[in-house]
Amino acid sequence: MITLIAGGTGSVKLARGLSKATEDLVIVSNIADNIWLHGLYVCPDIDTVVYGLSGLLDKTRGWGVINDSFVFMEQMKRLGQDYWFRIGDKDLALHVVRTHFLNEGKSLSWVTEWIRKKLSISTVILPASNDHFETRIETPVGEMHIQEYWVKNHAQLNILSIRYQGIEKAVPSPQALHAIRNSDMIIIAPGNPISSIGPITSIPSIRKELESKKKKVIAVSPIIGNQALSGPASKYLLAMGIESSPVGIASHYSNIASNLVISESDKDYENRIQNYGVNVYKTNIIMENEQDEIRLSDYILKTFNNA
Ligand code: FO1
Repeated sequence: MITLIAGGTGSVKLARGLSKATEDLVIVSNIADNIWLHGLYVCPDIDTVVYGLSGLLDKTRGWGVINDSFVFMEQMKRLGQDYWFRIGDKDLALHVVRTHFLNEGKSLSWVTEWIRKKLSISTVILPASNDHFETRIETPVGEMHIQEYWVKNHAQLNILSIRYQGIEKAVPSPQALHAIRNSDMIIIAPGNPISSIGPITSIPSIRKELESKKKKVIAVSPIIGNQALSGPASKYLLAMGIESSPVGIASHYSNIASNLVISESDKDYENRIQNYGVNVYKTNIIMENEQDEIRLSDYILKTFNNA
């Protein structure tokens, strides 16, 4: 079994490539960007993987359904409701169905598995936890949900601190913990280390598991030079006092991953990364199309299957 720890738009490209390259893959998805809106439970990171693997993802936006319309949102605006988080009409159906099942007492894992089967996705997708906990960002104007920070305020406010509210009481979903425990290879996707990967790897029993098998854990850097491949990763890393570079990624992951895949152009960082006890692998980590996704996936599988 191979586990991909994933979350957000930065992870879905590798999820797609790996799912084509191997049938042994399971994906453990972030849930700390989940949010209740208009009485619906929205799970953006799970849905990005669901849409990515079913061919429904709007690849330009990196979220939501391709060719979706926003009539529901326009009507909500007319009714004086919040409309900063744009739920597409087709996307809406997924949130309605999921919320219906959750209200019936089903777990998020159960619902995600139901959705996977309905959309004929072969790769198993596991929420990191069935419990709700959320990433909160403290700013000079107050603390807010990560979606409020990123989408409503366009990541413009200064960050004073970031925390995962409720994680202390959260337990991993049994399937996610089982996958990590029984995998021969665990890949940390090039997602945002703080908002996408951190909420998964900070669940105490998942962290303990990763620490004990860190030789089998391979992280792919979400940073080239000092720039994030996508999204606000640099801003969040710097806010947490972590260098925005592959060296910062190595220091941040060194307790849970012995291997880091970086861009060939970052070879000058190699010695500093190795000082953290992390092995360095250099390749082209940019994924601009399907070919790139398969190329990087094959590289990882070949390199570490033979390790
Ligand atoms: N991102 C935006 O920048 N603006 C939006 O209006 C927005 C709506 C949205 C709806 C459903 C969904 O699954 C994702 C959505 N996202 C939107 C993306 C989301 O904020 C982020 O990609 C993830 O939360 C990052 O982990």
